[in-house]
Amino acid sequence: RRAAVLAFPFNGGQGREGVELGGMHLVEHGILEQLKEMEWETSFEPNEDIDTFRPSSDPDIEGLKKPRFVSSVTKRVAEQVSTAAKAGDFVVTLGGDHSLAMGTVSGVFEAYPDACLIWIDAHADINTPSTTDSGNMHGCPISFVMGIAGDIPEFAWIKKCLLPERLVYIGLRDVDPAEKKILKDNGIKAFSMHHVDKYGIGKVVEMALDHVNPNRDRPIHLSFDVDALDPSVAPSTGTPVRGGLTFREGHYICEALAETGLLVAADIMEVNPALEDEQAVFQTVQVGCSLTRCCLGETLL
Ligand code: DIR
Ligand code: MN
Ligand code: MN
Ligand code: MN
Repeated sequence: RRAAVLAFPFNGGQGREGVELGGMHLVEHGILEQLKEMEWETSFEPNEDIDTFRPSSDPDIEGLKKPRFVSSVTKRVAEQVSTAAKAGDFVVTLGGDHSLAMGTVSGVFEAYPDACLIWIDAHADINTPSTTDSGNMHGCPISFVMGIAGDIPEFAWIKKCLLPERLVYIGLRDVDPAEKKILKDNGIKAFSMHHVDKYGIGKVVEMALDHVNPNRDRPIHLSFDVDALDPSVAPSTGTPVRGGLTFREGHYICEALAETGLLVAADIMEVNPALEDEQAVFQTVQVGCSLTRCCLGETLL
């Protein structure tokens, strides 16, 4: 099978420099060769021209920061992802910050309208323009693809493609009060770290799949923010939150989804090689690579 690896050196969805380097660090660490060794026919698009998408002027819209830059980049993401997915490729998207998921989800659901989305994160990333405190768009991608962000002309290209019942979270532990209300009002299923502790990761993944994919017949899009992992496992990320997934819990999720045979796309987001020391960066980049390999079937016997 073929894997299309798309890197997006983009940091406009949040305020910390360095996250734009994440994808290339995974590539420099050998992710492309590793996938080839696993007998994936692999293509790579580095998107080195992403800065040409930056508008000369980009004032806030409804409190959102860099809205035009985020919109034009994520529109490009959606095009590349849907093209690769429609060609039958497994799509690996390397961030960059998690606002890129406005594009990955749009692209995957364009190719597979009946897909489901499994979101691994410390955060819910479902703020709307009216609820976001930070104005950082990496905290908002889901509200846009779910069609609850309100009508903003700059984002008119985004289709409402994700139904609340086709989304499930694992790993949450830092959810804004307004986000909790959105999750509740829309009946969105979420397994927080409390549930991981209570049931164990094996049961949580099974329950998550039972919710979004009861007949195990829908294509699966996995969007993995490395801050879902405990900061001791993935320290180099912009918004670390203690009490996260262990190394094995993170990998188990990827392995179990690969094992379904239904995984069609995986995002590995928010690796920031400019944060923490050299050892921390190495560890975080290494874990980004191994999560990616697990999504593509490594360690399954
Ligand atoms: C917060 C933090 N909920 C926000 N979100 C983060 O800015 O909307 N997402 N860090 O990854
Ligand atoms: Mn470097
Ligand atoms: Mn996060
Ligand atoms: Mn996120």
